Amino acid sequence: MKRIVTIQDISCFGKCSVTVALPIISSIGIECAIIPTSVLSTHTGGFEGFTFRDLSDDIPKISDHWKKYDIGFDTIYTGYLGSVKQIDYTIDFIKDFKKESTLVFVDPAMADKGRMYTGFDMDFPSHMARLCAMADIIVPNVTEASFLTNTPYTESYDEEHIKMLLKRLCKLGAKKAVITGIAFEKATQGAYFYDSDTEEYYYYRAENIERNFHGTGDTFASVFAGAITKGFDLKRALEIAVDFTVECIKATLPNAEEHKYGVKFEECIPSLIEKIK
Ligand code: PXL
Repeated sequence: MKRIVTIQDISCFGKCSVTVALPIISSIGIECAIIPTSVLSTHTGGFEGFTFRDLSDDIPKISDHWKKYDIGFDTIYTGYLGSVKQIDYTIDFIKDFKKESTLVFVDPAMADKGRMYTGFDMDFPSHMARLCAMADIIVPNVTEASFLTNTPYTESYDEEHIKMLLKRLCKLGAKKAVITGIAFEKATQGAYFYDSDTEEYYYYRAENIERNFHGTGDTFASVFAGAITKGFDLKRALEIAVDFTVECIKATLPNAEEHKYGVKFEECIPSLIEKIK
């Protein structure tokens, strides 16, 4: 059985990070180990007064213990990291655990819609860029891609702009990059992929649903990382991840207002299992 370790926070309520990654990766038939980097009462978007317990110092301790047992991973998947210290420990973990065949998958979850998430300053992207430099594949949204590459964020863009961002992202050191949430017109939205080794681009889009829900980036990243680890080629994995994310958004629409803290991915898991057969 393949094995992923995911390094990101536990948001106790709100359906993101580990509470999304674990069920999705398990449903794909892949073992999922976790390193929880912090415990929050909720995610930081849309809730006031959330708690934040910093578990940074547990990261090297967990890593040291695992080293004694020769535990290995097919994929190291990182998501939201709450501080520069957590980024540094995550970089150390990758140095210790990455083997020739290990995929390093980085979701630089830190910003959206032109703004950093609560608690991060504009210095943070330069540190996240150091982690991205170690990745085989990174999956930022447009805001994160702009901040990582010091490119002014613009709400509207054309295909040339996205291709330029993708090239800049790979110049950071990542071999492949995907920018999520790309809509060139109202009706469709998707993810734009670039492979710096082959200089190939691939844009896959589906229906654009103009409602925002939390955790869609984590849903996409978990399926994408899981499908690649399962053995799907990158294009097919991307298609599966985009289609599943759209399905989850659609499933949430009937209760959009009271459920905007997260998508109803649970109802869609049978469909995910069909897709990855
Ligand atoms: O979904 C990304 C995410 C993960 N973890 C925490 C967050 C967010 C987005 O806001 O706040 C704690």
